[in-house]
Amino acid sequence: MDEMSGQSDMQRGDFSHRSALTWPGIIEAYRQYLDISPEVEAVTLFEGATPLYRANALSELKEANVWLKYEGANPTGSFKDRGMTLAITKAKEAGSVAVVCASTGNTSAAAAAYAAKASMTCVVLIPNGYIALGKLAQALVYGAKVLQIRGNFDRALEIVRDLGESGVATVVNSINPDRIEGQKTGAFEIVDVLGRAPDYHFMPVGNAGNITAYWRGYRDYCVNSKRSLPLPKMMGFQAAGAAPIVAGRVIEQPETVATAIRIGNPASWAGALEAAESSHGLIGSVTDREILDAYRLLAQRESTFCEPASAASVAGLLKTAIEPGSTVVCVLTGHGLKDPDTAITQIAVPDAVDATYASIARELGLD
Ligand code: AN7
Repeated sequence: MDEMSGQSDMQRGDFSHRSALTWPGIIEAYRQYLDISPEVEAVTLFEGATPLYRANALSELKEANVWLKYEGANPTGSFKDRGMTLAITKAKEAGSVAVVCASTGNTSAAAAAYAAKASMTCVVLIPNGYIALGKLAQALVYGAKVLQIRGNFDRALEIVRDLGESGVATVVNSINPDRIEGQKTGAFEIVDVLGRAPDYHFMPVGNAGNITAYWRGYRDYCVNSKRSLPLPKMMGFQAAGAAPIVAGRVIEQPETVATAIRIGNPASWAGALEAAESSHGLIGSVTDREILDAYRLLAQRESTFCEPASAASVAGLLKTAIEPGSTVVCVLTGHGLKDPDTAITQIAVPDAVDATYASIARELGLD
């Protein structure tokens, strides 16, 4: 491994030669690995090809090669774009004119954006008061019909399932298999850059679609495609106040500062367990304090601003003993600017000072 260039000397994958300037989005890049017919035109915002870079401070702390996969660099600022391009492309192909989803925020932002691109109506159900400001702004400005419900995400998803069954709109939550199918391309990109899968793959777990998707992606790309590469241990982390998979039971009133993963009854529960068990990984939990410590460390030591839920992956890494010298990837699922409220309530905002040289000098201890 060449630490300076951050590239592996192992075999490059299919798309490592592509410049970011000509990247066609995940459907065109990986069509042969996706469940989509060759002639269908993609509804894309050129999602994917997100940065994967070595985290020097974390590598030193863990005596390992730690890499960050920054999904905040997607067009709507989260990993949800990978699944949404495929879900909306296939909904459009099937003649659907409206889509609906329940969301803790990022799914609604992505659904609203891709629906607008496909000229479809988009309805989103979100938990009143528990959605980060940036995500709410996105859904509204992209033109979705936004319904804030007096209830949490789990309740919103129940209603959306009923709406789907009544046939009024296509559901674009991860219970729609196209979402997980698209999201698995994150694993392809990691293998394309590293030349292989990491030893450990850390990620946050909420509704558990993404861990299900990454595990499928690694298996498809490393094993089923005949590359014969070893698979990673899948390490998923829930917030301690919203950790149904760890507790082994539904959590009726989930609570966490990481509103994206404030979910008490994950739709892909079985997929998460399967990923952890068959990869010899685990599903663990991290406290809000551990999440916020990792959130600040990422910003101040790795210059990486992610949202709180994303920092759960690194919080999980920090508390887990791993084999020294291992290659580790942590997925940072969403951009830090999604949730400005958490940023400024967790870190003291300074009072205003007089606009004089003297008062600035006093603040800086120069007088
Ligand atoms: C930043 O947007 O569930 O385990 O409705 O936004 O696949 O649910 C978001 C989830 C991690 C958890 N990080 O992924 C939604 C929603 C961020 C997220 C997760 C979410 P899953």
